[in-house]
Amino acid sequence: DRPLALAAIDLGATSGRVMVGLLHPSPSATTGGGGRGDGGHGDDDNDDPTRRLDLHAAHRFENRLERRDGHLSWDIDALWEQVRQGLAAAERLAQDLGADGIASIGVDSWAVDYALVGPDGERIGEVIAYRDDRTDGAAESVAHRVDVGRQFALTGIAQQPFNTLYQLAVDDRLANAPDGTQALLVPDLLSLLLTGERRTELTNASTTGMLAAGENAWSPELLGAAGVTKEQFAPLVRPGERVGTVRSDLARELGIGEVPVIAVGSHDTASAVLAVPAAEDDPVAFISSGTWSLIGLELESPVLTEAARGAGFTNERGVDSTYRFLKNVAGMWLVSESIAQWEESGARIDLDDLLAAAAAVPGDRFRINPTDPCFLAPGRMAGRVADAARVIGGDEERPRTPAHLVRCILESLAETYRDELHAACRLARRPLPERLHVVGGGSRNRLLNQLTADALGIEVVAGPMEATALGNLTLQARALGAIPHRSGSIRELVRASVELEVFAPGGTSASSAR
Ligand code: LRH
Repeated sequence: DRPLALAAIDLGATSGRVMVGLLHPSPSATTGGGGRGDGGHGDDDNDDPTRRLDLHAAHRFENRLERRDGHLSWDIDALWEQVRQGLAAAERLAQDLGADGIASIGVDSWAVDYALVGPDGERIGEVIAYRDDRTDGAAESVAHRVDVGRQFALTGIAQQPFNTLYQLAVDDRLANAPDGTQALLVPDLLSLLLTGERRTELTNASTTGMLAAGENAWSPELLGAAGVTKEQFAPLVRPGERVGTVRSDLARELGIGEVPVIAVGSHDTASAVLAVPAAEDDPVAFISSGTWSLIGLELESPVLTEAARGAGFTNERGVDSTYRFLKNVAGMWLVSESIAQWEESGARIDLDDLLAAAAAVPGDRFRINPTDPCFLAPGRMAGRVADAARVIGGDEERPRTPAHLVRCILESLAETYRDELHAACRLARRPLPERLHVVGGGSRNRLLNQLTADALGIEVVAGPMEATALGNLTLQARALGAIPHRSGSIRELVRASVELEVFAPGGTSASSAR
């Protein structure tokens, strides 16, 4: 019996990847334990706790912000080219690994950004990035139409300058575009290029700030505030549903099958939190740690109180009707942009060496506030962090070296995590959970994990690092019927598939766990 291979397209702000997930047939199905001879897939007997999904990287590539037509933008054509190369590589890899080729595809990326697509499917202009300053003042002018309290009550989404709502409010291209032009979020654009079908995936739709809280529908009032109509979006699709099938010409060109493209949690954070390896029920406490640190609780309903709004919390849609009640905290962006500045002035920086140096210098000297919007824009980050740093100990006036600066960033992050998790629990009226799950690339940062466990006084469970790709792939597996459609089956599969590391408060040592 052959394994089942699935492909995840996962785009982050600084890097992208096409990953292959390989799901082996259930041993019980292959040993005559009730399998129906369909390769062990699509079978209830596959409810087997020993099954694993192995992750293989088919293609990795860089992504970065570029100034185009006067705006910070994404090079979407280059990304599409990388995605195509990645899918061709994924097909070859899947076959080398003994599968019949890839059986389905799912796409996720960072949230909020969109492309304008004309009636014939042609893109109109650049995909402008959420860190561009075109939205300066936009939230304030939208607030004259619908006040901020009402915006939050209607959507549960925090007022972030980059929400699609505010981007659209200052985008005059849509008004001048041909009839039938639509705004497609980045993963939805890629799904359109793959299949020819236009959809708006629900989890990412919630990040626009225009989806009605608790409903699978747009808020007419907020569409109006952005100056758009619901026809300017494609129909909504829920994660787990099919978007369409890979176009035959593209399938031929890439050497892949005409396989389904499945809507996954196309907001990267939705896919990452789906793959949190929690055995516990609601609420699960998480940090999705990458360019941003998204910290909060997974809940069954949104927290729409004025107190939650005032504290800057948001309620994003998750897979399976969940809500992520969370706060956006600038995360590894502070470190990666600082490194970019040092490298521009000729230094060569190795991240692991830098983190080791940061662990060795004395702590508790400086603090910054990583939720401050002053860190949103790119450029001269090390200088900006040093300027913002408050002295809390020692006798230096500013962090002197990269190691001191990174130590300041990581200690500030850990304390912010402590404060924001306490705030989330208070606002959601939940006790502090026994453990905090850290997933995503930032979960590799052992110093930060230990500082976080120490600051919170609870266990930090680190991993998986590739949570977003795992959430994307495991949902495809469920949509194809290869794992059972019941709550918990995805997280069970993740737990069986990854190595985790546990950081206990007060300890410098960490233990490995499965
Ligand atoms: C992380 C992320 C986050 C959003 C931001 C725009 O990649 O999707 O959840 O707030 O990018």
